[in-house]
Amino acid sequence: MFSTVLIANRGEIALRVMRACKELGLRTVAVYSEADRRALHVRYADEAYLIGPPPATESYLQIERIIETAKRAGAEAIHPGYGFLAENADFARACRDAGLIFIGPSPEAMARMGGKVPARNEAIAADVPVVPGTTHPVESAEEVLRLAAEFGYPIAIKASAGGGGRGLKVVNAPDEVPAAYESARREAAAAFKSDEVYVEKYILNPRHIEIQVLADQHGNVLYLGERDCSIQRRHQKLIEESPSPALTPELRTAMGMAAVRLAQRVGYTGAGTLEFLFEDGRFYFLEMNTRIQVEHTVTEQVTGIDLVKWQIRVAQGLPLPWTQEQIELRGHAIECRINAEDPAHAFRPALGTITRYREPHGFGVRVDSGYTEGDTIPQFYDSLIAKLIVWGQDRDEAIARMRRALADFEIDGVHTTIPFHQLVMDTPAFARGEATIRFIGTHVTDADLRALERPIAPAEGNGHASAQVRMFDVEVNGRRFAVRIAGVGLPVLPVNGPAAAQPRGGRRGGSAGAARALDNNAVVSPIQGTIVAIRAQPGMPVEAGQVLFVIEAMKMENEITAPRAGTIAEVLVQERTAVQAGQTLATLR
Ligand code: MV4
Repeated sequence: MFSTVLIANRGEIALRVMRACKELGLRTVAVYSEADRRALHVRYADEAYLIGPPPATESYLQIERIIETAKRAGAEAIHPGYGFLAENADFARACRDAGLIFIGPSPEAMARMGGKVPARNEAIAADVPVVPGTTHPVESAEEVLRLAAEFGYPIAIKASAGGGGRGLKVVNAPDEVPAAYESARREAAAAFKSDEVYVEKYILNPRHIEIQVLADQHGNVLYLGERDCSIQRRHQKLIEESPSPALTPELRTAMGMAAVRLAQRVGYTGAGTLEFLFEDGRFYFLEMNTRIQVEHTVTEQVTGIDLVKWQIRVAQGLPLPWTQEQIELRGHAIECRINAEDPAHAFRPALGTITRYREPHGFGVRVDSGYTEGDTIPQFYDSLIAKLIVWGQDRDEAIARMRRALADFEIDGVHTTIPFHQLVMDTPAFARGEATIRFIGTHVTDADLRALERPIAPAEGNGHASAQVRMFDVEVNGRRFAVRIAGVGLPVLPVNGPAAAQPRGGRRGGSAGAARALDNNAVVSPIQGTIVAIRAQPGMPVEAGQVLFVIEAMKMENEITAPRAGTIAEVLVQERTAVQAGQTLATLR
């Protein structure tokens, strides 16, 4: 048993965990970085400790500091949220060695399911279907050709150490194999320090369906239905729902039992998620997430089970009080991730201050938020502002309720994904429950996304912005209208300035953005962030559009390109330099 929990995370999930702790009568301890001094999770905790400059709560270097802080605050347990400390077996072990309870699976179970290839082998051993493919590294292009002939094209060459969508090459025909094999190995070596690759049949147009499991320390493992997370962009999920519109009760049971077999085999405890691809009535295990996930909320809404509370209770040694037969799924839940991103411009990060923030309310509406009015979104963390979750008696009611709640959600000062979600809710293929992982790109086109361009309301007291957009309440014949007036004759600028960087490959890819400035010789950063790579040196000739810098903001890498052809005169920043929007990074001649 323990009575004080340190929450080693920030934002909405830190608040989510603290609410569960409070309901269980547990004292809560927050840790925070200098960027989060005013943050909601810091104010909500019983005690809070500054642990350093940002990112702090997201840094491997902070493991010692977090454990020291737990000791100092008298915490006996640590909940990692869904931060990357959550899937770090070393952190779980360090907690154990310090006499602290890590609220999550054992480091041993985590390690067994941590790698993609080991997890695939555990699945095969547990009689859980995986995509046809190899379980050993492939050694030559000839071997890839032999395997492809066996499985049929297209095939995927995957980096053994890859994950989150990195290190996957699709090959459509034999003549593409040699080049793809070499390139997959090179990319794997560069990204993961291991050039080991393996081969799978490529599933062309699947859904992403995952099974939630919950296990106690007494050998009980339950599955709590599934989540359909097919609506994603470049491996960032945007909308999740439960149940999946694609599953029959028979398939749900088969997937759930498969998930339980695998969790049981590796001695899993706590909450975990098994990811599957699903196509044509067949499912294939991909990998396991050994943590609570962002989208756990939709499972909570349809099962009525507070997953975070049960993570804590099983960590205290309590047994799960249900049999599988007692788990009932009721109604339908949908979650929309409200991110500080501009969907009209390749979902680029939208840094800034939230000048107005009003959440939707009412029956079947839940908002798990990490921010409030007046907060500035820091560049160091992900772009999630809030999760909007609705429940309905059936899927149609849930969609109608989501439409209403999205319209009721008022966020000004930064661009958000709300217009994107409204577009999806109005897309017939989504209403019919037909979304696959290709939904964005087929049913929602680039042109549809560009049409979501809109002005954002200005920051209060920001003379520059308020010269362009003003809000008025107007009564016409006694009827009130909220009117947004864009400055006459002035262009309505997006909040990030005239040309923000575009996300690039990696966690989120995209076409490159040119760095434009009034000064024709300056290469200017369109966003605030940290320079992570420099591809320019003095004297180097460059083409217009050539990538010169890579800048990281909100956990996304963005490319900064040359605004014109020329020669680099000076490079004014170094790697790891933090830069402001509008700052000159290099000069051209
Ligand atoms: C696949 C696949 C199709 N066939 N493997 C991408 C992320 C990584 N976790 C696995 N991924 C995929 N593996 C085979 N054999 C398609 C994907 C994939 C994907 C999977 C889940 C959710 C979104 C996705 C988007 C693109 C590709």
